[in-house]
Amino acid sequence: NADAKWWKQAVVYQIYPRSFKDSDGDGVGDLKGIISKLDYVKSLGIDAVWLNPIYTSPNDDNGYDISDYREIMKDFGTMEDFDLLLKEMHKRDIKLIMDLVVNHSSDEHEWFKQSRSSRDNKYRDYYHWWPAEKGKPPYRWSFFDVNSEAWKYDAQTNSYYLHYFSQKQPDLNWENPKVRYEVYDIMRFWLDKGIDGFRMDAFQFASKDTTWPELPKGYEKNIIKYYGVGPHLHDYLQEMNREVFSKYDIMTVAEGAGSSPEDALLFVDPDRKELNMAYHFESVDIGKHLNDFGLVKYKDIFSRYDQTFKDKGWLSIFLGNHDQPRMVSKFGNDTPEFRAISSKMLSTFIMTMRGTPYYYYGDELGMINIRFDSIEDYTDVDTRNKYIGLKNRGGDLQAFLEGQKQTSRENGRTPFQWDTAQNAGFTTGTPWLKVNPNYETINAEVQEKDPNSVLNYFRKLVQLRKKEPTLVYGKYTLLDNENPNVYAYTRELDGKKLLILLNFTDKNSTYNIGISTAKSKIILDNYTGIKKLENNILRPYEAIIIELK
Ligand code: TEU
Repeated sequence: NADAKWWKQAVVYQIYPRSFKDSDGDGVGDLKGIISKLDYVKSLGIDAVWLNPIYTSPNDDNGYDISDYREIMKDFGTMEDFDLLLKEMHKRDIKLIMDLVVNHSSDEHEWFKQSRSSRDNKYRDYYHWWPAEKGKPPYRWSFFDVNSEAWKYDAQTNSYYLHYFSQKQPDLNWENPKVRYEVYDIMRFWLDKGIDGFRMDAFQFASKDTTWPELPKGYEKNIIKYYGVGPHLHDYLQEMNREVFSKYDIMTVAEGAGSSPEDALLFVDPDRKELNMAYHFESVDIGKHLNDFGLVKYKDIFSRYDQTFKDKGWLSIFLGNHDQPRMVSKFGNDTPEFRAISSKMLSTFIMTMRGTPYYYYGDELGMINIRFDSIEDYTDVDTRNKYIGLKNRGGDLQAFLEGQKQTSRENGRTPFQWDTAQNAGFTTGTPWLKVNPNYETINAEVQEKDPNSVLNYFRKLVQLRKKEPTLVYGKYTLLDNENPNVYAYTRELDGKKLLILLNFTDKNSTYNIGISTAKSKIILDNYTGIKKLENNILRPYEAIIIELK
């Protein structure tokens, strides 16, 4: 198969370094902590680790605001620690994917300090500026700003600068070739150390229409359509590929890829020589909880994307990451009765879809949302600034805090639950973010010993995915489309046909797939014990992988 690629066959495990393992008792996870847990990471069977940003940063947005792209954040360690981490990973055949944040830098980056110092500074055009004598710039919306206002007035030069994210994350001006070539140099710096790829953070927003037209009415209902894939984005990606990617054997992934499957394909169509794979937000931005938007809509999103990518291009499949609540709390059921079984069901989904699975640390234990009661518990710039903005406008703060229990990004950022020791074995100090008190029962140590734990089921799934090319490359066909309870599909390759049945509800559910399973063989079931297939019934949150004969 000429289209076979290691990054298509890989399972990627995402580590949020602040929350994985603290080695020095300061309450913040670090690189030495990760090194000390690499045998655990390897034991999962995964092939690659995606690390969230570890560069020097004032941490307005936990490392997504970078002030030095060639140094390691002090909280996380030193460059020696990094070199050792990479070496120890490669020794275990684990690849390292780094997160590159170049839509914006930190306002504490030297470039920005220079840029804001005077209008004729040679770094002025590294960022987007609007001189105040022209009046107020045309409104732009900001993700994290207290007033959702992306232009910030800066008195020093009587001008506004643009920040799609927080005020401490000024957007770089990609129209300026100097900026682009600076970034290519940074990329080479890390690639020459031997890393295996990049996740391009928020890169869909890098190119802007710098004539700054007024936004049409209703733009806010589809931010990505108006803010993603600006006029020169694909030129930049092709240039980047030519200058950098084409010279290394690496993988590259676009975080966000426009507002439709067709948009996404343009990022990763191999003939265009841009990036390798894309992940879109449609399946996570769809709503707060599966019960609100429903399974039929959900199946339709995955099926539409797969249809567009069936001949070329490649997607990643994920249900959780550091910008999302915990997958089991959003798409499954995190009550004590169903937490484990529904976690296993969701893991089965991720590992049996076409696309590279991205699996978020802690999901292999079935970690759940923390659901903070008080704003004081939150550190995230997103939650905090939305709260302040709402307070200023006299909004309903109690309702906001209730909503955050379902949606806040910090639900998915709590420290990894290693064992029953203090702070779940994450730190001997005070953790930067509260540990979920359920660590006494939900932790890796307990699950190691239980052959039927979420953790050990995940390991089985990874093994299955690794040895079964049908699960990687096989054609995907949705069955029983309108069934609101069951997600059923087949994967087919070279005469082999697998059937996957997933019950997304807490009740027995029936399915109607029009395929006889009489002679088929069950390969994996998230329930233990004997299973009969006759009556087309799945138990609550049941997941089965069947080989059809
Ligand atoms: O996120 C970019 C981004 O666009 C997301 O906020 C996206 O809109 C959302 O996940 C859709 O559900 C990236 C990082 O992942 C995030 O942690 C950073 O805060 C952000 O960029 C700024 O760098």
